[in-house]
Amino acid sequence: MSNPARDKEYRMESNTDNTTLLAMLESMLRIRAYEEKAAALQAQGQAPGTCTAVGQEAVAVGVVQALAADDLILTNHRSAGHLLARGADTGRMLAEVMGKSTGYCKGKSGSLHISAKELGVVLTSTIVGAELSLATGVGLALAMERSAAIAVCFFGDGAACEGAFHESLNLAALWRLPILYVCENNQWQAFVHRREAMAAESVGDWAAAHPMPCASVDGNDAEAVYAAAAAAAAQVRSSRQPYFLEARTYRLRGHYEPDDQHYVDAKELAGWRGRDPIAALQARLLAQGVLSAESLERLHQRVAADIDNGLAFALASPYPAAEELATDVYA
Ligand SMILES: Cc1ncc(C[n+]2csc(CCOP(=O)(O)OP(=O)(O)O)c2C)c(N)n1
Repeated sequence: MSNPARDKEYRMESNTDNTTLLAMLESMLRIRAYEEKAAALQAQGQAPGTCTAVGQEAVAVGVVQALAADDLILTNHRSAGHLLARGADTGRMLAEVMGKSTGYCKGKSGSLHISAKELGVVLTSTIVGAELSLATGVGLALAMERSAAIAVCFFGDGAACEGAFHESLNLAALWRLPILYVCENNQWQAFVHRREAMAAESVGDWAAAHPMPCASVDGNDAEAVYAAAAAAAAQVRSSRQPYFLEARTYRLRGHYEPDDQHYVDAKELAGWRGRDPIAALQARLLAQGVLSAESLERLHQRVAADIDNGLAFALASPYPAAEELATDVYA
């Protein structure tokens, strides 16, 4: 039987220019280093409520690289990669997760609700599936304003199991909203494996029920994600209609920090560790001679220095004053 979601299957593309690939690698390294630092801070009791998306960096970087500066992003509790790929400052990110006043939301959001208007990141929703319905509103606003921008909604396979998924895709198709849906199918829904909670093999099987173009991509192949997202974003931009992209990937760390992953099949995890998206891109660029061992080392050092400087900034930043408690919040 023909499956529209898989009719368009992106494979490794070799026509992305080297400057873009190097920028993507650096961004992925920065995200990985940032998330490992955030996890370490959590373990030391300095960053409460941290969720990482280690292993999913290629989706964040590949998609965000394909967007225009005025496109708007809505995301879920694994949003650090999306923010950093958009150019977020590691110091302000770390300050936020540490509850400091210099953070993107003055230390009030932590890692789970962070938004950054100046980066076009409308919000991070911790209510699973809420990002889907909120994207409908943002897409509607863009349509009503006749804006050239598009909305991009990142969500997980768990969110796709919620009613809001179909409600949102239905309205987006009916109202012709300029929304690019990016499902990061990381195989996990908190502590439950996708196989135990989803009657379909892929989220694309469900999205295909709605009249919109669908595609799927290996979410651990940054170049393929970029190619798929660039084609998808271009189509949303010109058609002003929604598009669904599923990226198959894997959550290499736990649901949140700390999490010993005792419920994870060790063989499955090891298999995906062997498909680490950063190692894959590094190896490809080294093999192609785009990157030398020395320049790779410099890249790692630059990223490490950025994290160190960011941490120093966050540590030196003050906590919000008590009078700030009731400002910028809704009740
Ligand atoms: C409405 C709602 N139900 C349940 C939860 C608890 N919860 C937080 S994350 C999560 C799993 C979400 O899975 P998925 O959407 O696949 O995202 P992932 O964590 O895999 O990135 C659950 C059930 C929640 N935050 N909101």
